[in-house]
Amino acid sequence: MNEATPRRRFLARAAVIGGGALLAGCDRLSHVPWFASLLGSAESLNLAVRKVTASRLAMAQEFSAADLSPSFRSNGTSNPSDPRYQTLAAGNFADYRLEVGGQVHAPLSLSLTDLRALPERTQITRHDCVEGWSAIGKWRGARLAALLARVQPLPSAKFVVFHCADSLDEGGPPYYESIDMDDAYHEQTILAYDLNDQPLPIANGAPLRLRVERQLGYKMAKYVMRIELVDSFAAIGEGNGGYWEDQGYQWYAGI
Ligand SMILES: Nc1nc2c(c(=O)[nH]1)N[C@H]1C(S)=C(S)[C@@H](COP(=O)(O)O)O[C@H]1N2
Ligand SMILES: [Mo]
Repeated sequence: MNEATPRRRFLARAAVIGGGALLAGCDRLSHVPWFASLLGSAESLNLAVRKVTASRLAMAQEFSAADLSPSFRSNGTSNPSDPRYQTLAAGNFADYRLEVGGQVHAPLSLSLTDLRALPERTQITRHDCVEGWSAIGKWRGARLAALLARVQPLPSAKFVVFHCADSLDEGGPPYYESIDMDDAYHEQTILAYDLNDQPLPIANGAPLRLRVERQLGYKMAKYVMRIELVDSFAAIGEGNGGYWEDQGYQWYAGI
């Protein structure tokens, strides 16, 4: 049995009865600014329900080495065709730089050596894809909180956007994703450079991919080239905050 199932079922039911029955008794909450603004948007109901039912600080379940999947499959892009990416890959990513900017005091450009020198975390977690498969892998990476401490977000920064090297359709929009500051500072949110004690394979997002463990697979941006802090999605082209979100998937894909 899947551990997350009862909670997921509860969330589904809560989403149906929605802002009505479930939240009617929570009058005090409507005076809390983030809650009032969330209620204004049906899009954010899943996040509103989540904030009521579970702390955003809660940890995703972690597993032991015995639970590791024999192999971690690849999904979506497995080798970006972008020529700049191909050149970086040919040089084993020695020339890779992660650009970090937007609403920050101190924009940064980091090599993989720089990234490996940041405070890190290792975690064995289960990845759940909406297409109906799961895999358990061991991820090691730089804590996003540590990177944010270096760039110092401005008070106006509300989302962290991850811009990727690939596009799912030839000539189409690049893959991108975004998370809020709660998830950005979460202990298990890392920029992973190792999978199962090996450098991250290209099929799984080399040289760097996001792990935001309490959300679904499509949030875990692979091939991250640039991180941008923004105060709204308008700053990134009026989209819904992610490649799949722009096709109608939920922005807050909490499990
Ligand atoms: N850049 C990029 N990130 C991506 C995708 C993608 O196609 N491109 N696919 C997403 C989806 S739907 C899933 S399930 C996971 C798959 O990660 P994996 O290839 O390591 O299994 O990456 C997510 N991140
Ligand atoms: Mo997925």
